Amino acid sequence: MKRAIVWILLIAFILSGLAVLVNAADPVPKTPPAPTFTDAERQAELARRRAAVAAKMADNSVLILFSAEPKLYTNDVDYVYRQENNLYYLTGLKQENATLVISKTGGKVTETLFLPKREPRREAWEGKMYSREQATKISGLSRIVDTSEKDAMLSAVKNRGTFTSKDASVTITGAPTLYLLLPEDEPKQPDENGHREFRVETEFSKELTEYKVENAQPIFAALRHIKSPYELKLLQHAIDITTEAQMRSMAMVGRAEWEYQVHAEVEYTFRRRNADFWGYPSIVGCGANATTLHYVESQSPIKQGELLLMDVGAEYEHYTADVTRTYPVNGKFSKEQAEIYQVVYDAQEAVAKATKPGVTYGQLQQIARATINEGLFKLGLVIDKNSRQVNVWNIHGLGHWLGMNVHDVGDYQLQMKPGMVFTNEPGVYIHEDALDNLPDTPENKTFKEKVRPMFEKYKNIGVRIEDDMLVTDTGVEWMTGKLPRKISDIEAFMSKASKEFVWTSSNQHSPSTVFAGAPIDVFALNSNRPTGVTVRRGFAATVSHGHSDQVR
Ligand SMILES: [Mn+2]
Repeated sequence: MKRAIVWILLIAFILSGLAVLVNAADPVPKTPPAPTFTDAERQAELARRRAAVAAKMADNSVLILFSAEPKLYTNDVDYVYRQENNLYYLTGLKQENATLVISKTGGKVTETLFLPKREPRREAWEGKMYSREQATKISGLSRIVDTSEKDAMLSAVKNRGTFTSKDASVTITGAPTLYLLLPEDEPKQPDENGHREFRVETEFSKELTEYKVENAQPIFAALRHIKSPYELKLLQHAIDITTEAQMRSMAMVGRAEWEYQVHAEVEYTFRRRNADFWGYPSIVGCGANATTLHYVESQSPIKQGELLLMDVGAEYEHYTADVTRTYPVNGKFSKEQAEIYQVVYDAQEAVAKATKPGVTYGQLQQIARATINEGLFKLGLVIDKNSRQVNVWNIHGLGHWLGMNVHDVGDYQLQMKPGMVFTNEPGVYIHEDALDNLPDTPENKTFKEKVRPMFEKYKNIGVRIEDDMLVTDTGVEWMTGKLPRKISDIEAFMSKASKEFVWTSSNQHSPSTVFAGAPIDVFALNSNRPTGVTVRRGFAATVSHGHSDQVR
């Protein structure tokens, strides 16, 4: 008996020792657990948002929010379904073909959800649809009508009539003003012609002759611009997943042979941490590829002695991170790489120092540009500080608002307020064609001659450092603060991690495969995600949304 106890204690001791050793060996901190919310917390948050929207609507008006249309990948295969942001912002529902109607009459607000009825055949192909009980549990909305009655509602509204549901429990009356999500008529808006995101709304608005049609986007832009504590928890989780992905990549890049192997490490991390998808296609560029802003091919070799620029962002519950790090493949910056990096780093620091409520994005942008101008002047890449020569190497703005979109909604003229989140992402790119692309003016000729030696010295170096910043009452918080950023911190981390990190990658040389061809279904019945929907996550195409008889 005594002997048995001694053996058990010995084995326990050995096992715990091993556990400590294993944990100690993994230099990359794991993503903290995902935030959880009770039904009551989620319902209260969504109800608060809906009330805030209603408060901004004119009296005697109706808002109609349609769900996103499925996006075609190819033939009968769609991309992973992603709900329209604003409908998701107010309901938390991922259901295709759901519609929310908010009516405000004489100051009284009613909210009605049109929800597709559960269909066994569809569920057999695509997984569980929401029951009414589940939709209410998730969104807090209790006035629910079958989507089969949606067209009747739309035509009643269109004709300024009254819609009454078949079970007479719901009535919706047309009002003088109707709110729809419509393309913004500002230049360079992504959906300036209503063909990309708000097609249904744009088509419906053309039929509305009896109404004053208002664009609902400004209402949502103003509200989503200030993140609530609830939203910040979700965004922080997306950022934490991305931070782990960046650090795993720093730890294995020295042993990688192809950009796509580093890319794989990023999306492996997104997937294993249960991210929805990426917030935008991952940018993983080595050497000269770092000087192309949206390089998404990941098909080039990883070269020792070069820099790797990685701009990636996991999306979690519709909130996306946007984080860029540029680091040396072999863990040590060359002198030239460090000089360019330090200029960009100093610009970020100057921006963060100046960020506080009341400042504008434009002012921060000027600070970044002035810091880069000064830095590149010292390196001899800018000859005349009072010229615009810096624009040859600093080719994009400081950053953008961040949230449910990577380039999120919000007015850039506004003074910053606590709760706003933006990216601080200065960059310098010594693109090999930069001088050749300059028009041959006398001024440029002189510049090219004078700058050529320095250009050759720094050619093909591209550096962008991007952090996600939360404006606070007194200043700013680095939401990406756990991710090494200073040259010495990056080198110290990479030197340790490159030795200790266990990288289990195969060294297949098959650059051809980009997307998995077949759907990957993950039934998330027990996750803390809304139940009742088959979650098909974004690293593969999904099945068609028609019910063909072809079995995959
Ligand atoms: Mn960005």
